[in-house]
Amino acid sequence: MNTTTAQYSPLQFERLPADEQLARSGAFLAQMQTRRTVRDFSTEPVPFELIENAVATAASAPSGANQQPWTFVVVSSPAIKQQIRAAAEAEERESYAHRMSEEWLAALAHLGTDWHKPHLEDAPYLIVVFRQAYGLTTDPQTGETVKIKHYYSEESVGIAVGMLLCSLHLAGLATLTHTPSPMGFLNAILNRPANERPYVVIPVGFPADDAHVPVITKKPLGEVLVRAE
Ligand code: IYR
Repeated sequence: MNTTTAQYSPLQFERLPADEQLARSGAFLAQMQTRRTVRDFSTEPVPFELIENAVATAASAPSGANQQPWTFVVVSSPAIKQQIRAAAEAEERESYAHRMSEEWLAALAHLGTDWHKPHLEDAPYLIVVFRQAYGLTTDPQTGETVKIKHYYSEESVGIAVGMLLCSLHLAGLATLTHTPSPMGFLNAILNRPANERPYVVIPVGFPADDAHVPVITKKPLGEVLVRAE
């Protein structure tokens, strides 16, 4: 049985000259290679339009069955940031002291992280990304709320977050991908429904004047790019 309901329109596609392709991809690579995860933020404000453009970019990401299983909560209220910091630090304090294995702590040691999370208050914006594990809709006949299965929501939100980070970096802003564990307190503080699962907290802003980052390297391309010819 063919159950397709697909409708098509012509693809809008701009074919670039080969030299232009290479120039653009090289320029993007050079820009992205300057991105660093930042933990020392300035309190200097950031234009909201930059955040809006980044979320719109993320929301243009491909997703399983185009279900767009994401919600981006943009927090700027000092009172809410304070609540998030307090709850995150309480969880992180417990994690670093008791929940994380020696092996995990050893793997992280070179980053110099601990339970203190001042960036959750210093950064002018926190973008809290939620993954919609399933959708909710109202049955027009019965008026009942029904669940809609979401496909590949983890992968979809991961792709969207990658695009969000690229946009913010190209806009000249610093970001941190922060995953306090467990993150359930975010539903309570931000009043999000049970189908939305916290995915990551992203402080966004300018780096502090004296921001430092750990000395790390990326694997050489030869180690991560394998050609099967
Ligand atoms: N969530 C903790 C611990 C942590 C875990 C990983 I994996 C990191 O790459 C960095 C930190 C924290 O934010 O400190």
